[in-house]
Amino acid sequence: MRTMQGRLIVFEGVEGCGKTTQIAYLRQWLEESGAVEQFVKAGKVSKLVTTREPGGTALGQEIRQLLLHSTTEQIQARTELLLYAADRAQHVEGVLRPGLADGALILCDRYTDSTLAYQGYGRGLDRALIDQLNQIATGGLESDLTLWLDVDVKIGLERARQRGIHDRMEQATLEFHQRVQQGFMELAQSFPQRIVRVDASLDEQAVANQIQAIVQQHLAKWYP
Ligand code: T5A
Repeated sequence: MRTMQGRLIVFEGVEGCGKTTQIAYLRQWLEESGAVEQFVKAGKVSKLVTTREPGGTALGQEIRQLLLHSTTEQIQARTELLLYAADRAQHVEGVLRPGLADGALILCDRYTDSTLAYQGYGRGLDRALIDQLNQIATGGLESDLTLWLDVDVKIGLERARQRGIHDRMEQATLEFHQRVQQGFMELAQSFPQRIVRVDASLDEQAVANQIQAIVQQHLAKWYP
């Protein structure tokens, strides 16, 4: 009888807050510290998986392309919302649920809170509608832990700009991104059991150290 139980750790935050960088740091730490190997040997975890939204599946990559790089015509706010939801439904059914059922420890770049922050607070779409769509897309699957990488919007946008990639969302106004930031702040206040704030204004290693401490605490609780 297998006793494996997968867990979902989500990274959230405004543009350039450092999610991609920190997922790589955490993955490396989990592998090099022997933590994952230890849980795998003990039969508690099957493997470590990293994924993202939008774009965590083959179909999702096509949706991601439409969402972030399409230039044929302006994407309406509701269309945008539905495309993110479609990407999520595909990702949950194709990657997250099977992975968790198999006992994987999953690190995911963005999930449902991004939709609330960007399409809700940012675009001003109705919160109840977004909750409903998130419910449809996820079938109720929530993260076990969400790390909110909190950094000033201007610093995040500047980091993203320096990297030299400017997708459709990054080109939105500063006010839009400030509303998104407000969204993440309010969500963290509303769901303190699930969302943990990380000070992402520090250097990469200092941010990684905070994340390792939080994750270590949760792993000890999940896999005693
Ligand atoms: N979206 C997504 C929605 O609107 N609704 C939704 O439901 C979902 C799921 C996704 C876009 O879609 C939106 C949100 C986004 O706009 P994306 O390319 O995945 O697009 O965009 P981001 O998630 O914002 O990813 P980015 O790659 O832009 O930002 P990251 O991953 O947060 O940042 P990262 O790690 O790439 O770092 C950016 C730069 O900063 C440097 C890095 O080296 C890099 O150059 N950096 C630091 N510099 C100084 N100090 C630190 N601590 C640093 N950490 C990283």
